[in-house]
Order: sequence, then structure tokens, then C-alpha cells
Amino acid sequence: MSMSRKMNETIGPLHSSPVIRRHPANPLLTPKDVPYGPAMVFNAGVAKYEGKYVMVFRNDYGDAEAETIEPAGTTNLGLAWSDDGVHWDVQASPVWSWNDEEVVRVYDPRLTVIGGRCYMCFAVDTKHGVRGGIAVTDDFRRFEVLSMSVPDNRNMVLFPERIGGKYVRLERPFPVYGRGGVDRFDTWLSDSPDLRYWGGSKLVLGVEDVPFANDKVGPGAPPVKTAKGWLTTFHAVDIDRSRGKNGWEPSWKKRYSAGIMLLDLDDPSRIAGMSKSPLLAPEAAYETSGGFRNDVIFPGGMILEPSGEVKIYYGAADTVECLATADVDDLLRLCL
Ligand code: BMA
Repeated sequence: MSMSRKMNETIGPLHSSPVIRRHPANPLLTPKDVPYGPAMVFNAGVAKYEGKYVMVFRNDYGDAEAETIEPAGTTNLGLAWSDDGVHWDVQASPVWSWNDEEVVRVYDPRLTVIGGRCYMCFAVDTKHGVRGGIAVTDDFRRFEVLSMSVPDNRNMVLFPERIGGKYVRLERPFPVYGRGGVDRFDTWLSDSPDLRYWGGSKLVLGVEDVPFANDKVGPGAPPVKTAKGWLTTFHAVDIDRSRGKNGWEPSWKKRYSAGIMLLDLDDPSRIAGMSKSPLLAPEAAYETSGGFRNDVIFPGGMILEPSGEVKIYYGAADTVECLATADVDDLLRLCL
């Protein structure tokens, strides 16, 4: 793909692909559905686990009417279960807060079931930088932390099986100095023999290769396996400095869309195909208005049903959690 596009050009209007359908029950989960009072419920990880759908979502606290948020420390993770992936039973209390001197908050959980156990990747703001962590749980009460990256890295997602004998993850380090002192963040891949020690890192997708990004790209939901390759969403960010106040946040100038790509089954660092336009761009009212940061779509869960329906769960406007669906063959056609 060409690198000729100037990264400081604005992107202009974006539209969602005609193959994607927003679920009529959207938003699936809002702060009102959560009994412990968050102001935002978003960026969830979702998996099928022991015959049910399980969701771990992010809660941030504040006052939407007063347009004030609480300090960064007041983020935690909530838990919900579902029989159909649409109607969710939210548990009475948050599932995990990490009490450690060094940890400021844990957020943006991503779930992958490997060999019957549920693994959770997450971002951790620490006093010395943003780290990416991986934990495993069998009951969603106790989480054993298996690995923590050095700063600055996050948006990690695990593939659902070993490839070439190794565990594999996608991730998005954010090399500020090395990329000219501005956001120019790309999607990478690393592998591990045991989920604890990571290496073999390779670049997968550079931001300049995504026509609807001029700021950064990174993983979305954990990939799903198809006969044609690993199908995976990614987040793509464009910035337009002329955007005014666009949410409760005083000055929010970015837009987050969801892209879709296909990675090679045997060498997932190789892109087998990618849609040149967004899969989901912010268009629905709950994506473009009334939120903490409007015009944000952040995919975090992707489930391929036996029928061929693909469920894509995403945070909208950093305030609610939503669902969109598509047919797997349509998604593959978009990529190829
Ligand atoms: C990123 C993260 C995400 C969030 C996004 C848009 O930096 O904080 O959790 O959804 O910004 O606000």
C-alpha cells in the first residue's frame, strides 16, 4: 500500500459499510443499567464462555449533566452475563479493581477463550506509564495476572488459539519520540511460548496504510478464525483540529472509526486483505452526540456465530456499549 497520503490532511466525512447493521436494541448497555452509578459504560470485552455470553465492561465516573468527570483513578471493570448476546444481566458490583500503589486504573478489557479458560487483556495506567496486561480467570472473581508489558503499550488482544505452537497477540505501542513527537501509532504483533514472556515483535499495520486514519490505528476486538484467515477489527483515528467542543470533554478533536482486515492464518503478521473504507463510522445519534467524547466507535468484542452472523460489540461516544452485526461472508468480501 502507498505511503503517499500526507498524514496531516483531514479526512472528511466517513460512512459505515452497507453490510453492517446496528442492532435495534442499541445502546445495549448504558450507565442506567449499572447499579453502582458510573457515568460511562463502554469499551467492553465479550466472549462465549461455558454456554453463555460474558461481558467485562469499563466504568468511568462523573456527572454527565454537570459535564465533569472524576479523576482518572475512578475507573473500574463491571461484569454482565447474557443468554442471547443482546439482553444483559449486570452483576451487582464491579468485578475487578486492582489495589496496588503503582496502579492508577485498569480499563479497556478484551476477552479471549483459549482451551476453555478465559483470558483478559487490559490497559493499565500506572504512575510510570501505560502498560498492557494479560490475566486469566475461571470465575470472573479472581484474576491471575500473567504478564505486564513495559510502557507505553496497550490495546492488546489475544488470538483464540496457538499459531505455530505459540500464543499470539496484537498490540499498539505508542512510540512518541520515534514517530516525530506526534500520535503516529501502529498495530504490532508479538508471540509467546507461555503467555508470560513476549517477543518476536513485528509491525502489522502502519497508520499511513489506512485511508481513514491520520492519527493512529490499533487492535479492536480479538480476531476470529475463518477458512480464509483471521478476521479482525481495528480502531482508526483521525484528527481534525477545527472540530470544536464535541462532548463533555472540553476539547475533543478526534474521531474513532472501526476498520476490518484479514490476517494470514499461518503468519498473522501478514495482512491478507483490508477494507479501504470504515466498517463502522460514527453516524447514529448515540455515537455522535450526548457523550463524553462524541464520534467514538471502539470495537472490543467479536463473535462468529455458527449461522455465519458476526456480532461486533463496541463502545460508542465513550459512554454506552453497542452491538452491530454482519454476515461473515460479507466481511470477508470487504477485506478481499
Ligand atoms: C483512548 C482510550 C480509549 C478511548 C479512546 C477515545 O485513548 O482512552 O479507552 O475509548 O481514547 O476516547
